[in-house]
Amino acid sequence: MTTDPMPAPAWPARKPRLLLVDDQPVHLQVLYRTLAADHQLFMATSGEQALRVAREQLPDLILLDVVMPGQDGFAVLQQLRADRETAGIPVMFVTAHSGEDIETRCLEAGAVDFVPKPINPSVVRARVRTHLTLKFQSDLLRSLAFVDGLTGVANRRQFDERLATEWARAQRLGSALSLILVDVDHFKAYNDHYGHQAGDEALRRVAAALREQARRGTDLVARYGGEEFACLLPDTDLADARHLAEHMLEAVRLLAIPHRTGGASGVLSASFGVATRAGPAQPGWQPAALLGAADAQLYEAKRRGRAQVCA
Ligand code: GH3
Ligand code: MG
Ligand code: MG
Ligand code: MG
Repeated sequence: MTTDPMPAPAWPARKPRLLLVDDQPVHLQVLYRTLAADHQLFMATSGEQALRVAREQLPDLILLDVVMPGQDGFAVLQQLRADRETAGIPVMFVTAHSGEDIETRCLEAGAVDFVPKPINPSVVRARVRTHLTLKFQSDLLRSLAFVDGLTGVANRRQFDERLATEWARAQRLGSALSLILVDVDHFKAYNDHYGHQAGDEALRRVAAALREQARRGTDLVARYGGEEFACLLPDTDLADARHLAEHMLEAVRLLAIPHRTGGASGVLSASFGVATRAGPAQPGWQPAALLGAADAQLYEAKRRGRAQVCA
């Protein structure tokens, strides 16, 4: 008798989510029976449907048939990789066409594994488990590297990377790129009066309120420093960014976090500086120019009495 190995520490509490793709229902049924007990399953019977479900559900692992009418497995894999949201989802090919050639082609296309049909259920379960473990471990490493531990928003490293790529994209396309810098007002006094733990909790709530407002998939809210946040807004002009910053100002005020030593309103507030890069590329322009411009506006918001937006 074999005992199930302990799940790796990176495993989530929920059931792993798998997408099973095969144009033949009978094959899907076999996979379903093999994996239903321990996984949440989604199914698709064409490449087109698989791409749709993958984007909607963002499964942890995809078991993908190679030969299908319309978009075959290779085409599906290529499109998954081209989309930032689905690029990191591991894909295992499952196919009746065995042989070294097809196996090599599958792995070279970027699949993590290859399983021949008809499938051996216990082999499939074991391999699925291995690839899920690797996936969850790499998710954990990514989150340790790119997510702020206190607030759960992006950390400075992720912000710097995204700023560089979005800046390059905006320069290339001549599109707008906006930045909002946020600094919590009188936060030293908040800590002094309410304690550091209450300060941490306030930062968590402020971060959540900012993220709640920046809803587009391409928006990024990051912790930029101690009590400072940065919101990067691709394809957003100055008027829209200013408007969003006004909503963020209001959202922080509506948290109604008492702050008796921080200004007239009696609640915690923040100041906002907004800047935008727009128009054709200017040679020699660097992301630092955008940061500098937003910082100057933030300074102005502080100078004018805090709890406001300057753009
Ligand atoms: P201003 O309105 O001019 O921004 O004043 P301020 O007091 O917010 O600015 P200052 O830069 O003097 O103080 C920032 C404070 O933020 C000091 C620091 O103790 C606090 N802080 C920074 N990071 C953290 C954190 O992770 N947790 C807590 N609780 N406090 C933090
Ligand atoms: Mg098929
Ligand atoms: Mg500060
Ligand atoms: Mg401050």
